[in-house]
Amino acid sequence: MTKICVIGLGYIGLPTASVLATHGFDVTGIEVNQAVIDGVRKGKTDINEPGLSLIVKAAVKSRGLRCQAEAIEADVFIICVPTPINQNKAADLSYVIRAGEVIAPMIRKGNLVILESTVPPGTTKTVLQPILEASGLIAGQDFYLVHCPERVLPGNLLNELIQNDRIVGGIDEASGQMAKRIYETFVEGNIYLTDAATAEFVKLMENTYRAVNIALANEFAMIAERIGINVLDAIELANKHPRVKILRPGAGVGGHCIPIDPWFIVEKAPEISKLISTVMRINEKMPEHVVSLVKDAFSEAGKDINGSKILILGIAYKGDVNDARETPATPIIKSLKDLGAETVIYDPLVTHFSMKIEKDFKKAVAGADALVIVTDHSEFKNMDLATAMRLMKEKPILIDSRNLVAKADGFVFRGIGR
Ligand code: SAJ
Repeated sequence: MTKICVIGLGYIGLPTASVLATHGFDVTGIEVNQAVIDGVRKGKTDINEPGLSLIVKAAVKSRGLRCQAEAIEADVFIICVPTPINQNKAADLSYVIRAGEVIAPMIRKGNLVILESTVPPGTTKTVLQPILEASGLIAGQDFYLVHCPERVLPGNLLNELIQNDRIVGGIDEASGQMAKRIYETFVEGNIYLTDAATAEFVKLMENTYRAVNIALANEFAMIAERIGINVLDAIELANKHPRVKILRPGAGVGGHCIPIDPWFIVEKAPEISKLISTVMRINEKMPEHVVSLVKDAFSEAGKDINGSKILILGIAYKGDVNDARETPATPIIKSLKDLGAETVIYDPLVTHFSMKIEKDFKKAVAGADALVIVTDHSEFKNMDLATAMRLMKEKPILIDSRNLVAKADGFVFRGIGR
């Protein structure tokens, strides 16, 4: 039976390891966080993803998936570690480097190493390959090496893991073919072979394309506010054109991909990535814009932000996930606190955050001056605004940065692009 060692059991590693384990592979997950190891050993995960708990449980129960801190010898190594950015907006490859160092002593002739983490173009060959070759074995001669970027959408992760096409970038043709054989055991989409640097660039282009389109929607929203047009109506009508698909404006971009990955392109060619860096700044400034809507509404209501109570509805980086990484709520909360407001957070899904999360909506809303919707959780679409209003102070304010609320009678209201 083919032995696979997955390095990093996070949002990508755990689902990938579990799917491989339920497709006949003997999988060992390597994880630095002891709490994750303990959880997975019991078949449990904190990641709120449809179907994930079930498949983790099945993988562990069938003994196809084990979990431990130390790497082991295997036929295939799959690296699924984070690649954040540092203060200079450059890729922090320390986790990839560490993963390579952990694998190097374990590597044997004929093994395959797959890097799934998102990285700047060139990383597989110029950073990972030399670390692996410290083993004394030569890539392309003694072992196979590819970059196969993950492309799954949080919220629909397991479906996309199976159904999406995959891009396999080998350091040579044989490496690509070897990796293809692994992925085609569970992927129902097409598998395309290319070289490693192209695969790295393709992944970054995908998330940059998304960032550009979100920034465009955000810019349209701010222009619409200035000229007195409802951007939602305008977007709906523009999208009736067969080749136009404008996205939704919002409080900004969060998560571990869209606010980060496009900077990996800028890092490689800063003087010719002007569009991309501008787009990133537009998205980064959206929380500031939300705060300006709050100020505007307080002024219309004749209330002072200083000393007020503001309820933040949602800190997840997007709707219906429990992940608050890089959430636009963080800069919004900071600015409101700087203005003297007491901020209270309500989020039905997120459990881990740097600030206290209130889980009882009525308790959270009691005595609030303003509600600020930051996340498009489904729960907020059907919010009982009449009850909220009864529990709030006089002249209640509602800021809807995700355009969830169609009517807000009785509130001093501001919505992005409205
Ligand atoms: N957002 C908007 N308006 C929109 C769509 C999204 O403001 O119309 C915001 C969301 O609220 C969120 C951020 O953008 O804060 C990112 O959300 P997302 O759903 O666009 O993307 P992610 O970060 O959850 O997942 C992306 C996906 N990439 C693409 O769709 C090109 C996913 O397929 C990738 O696998 C993932 O990044 C990744 O891991 O790279």
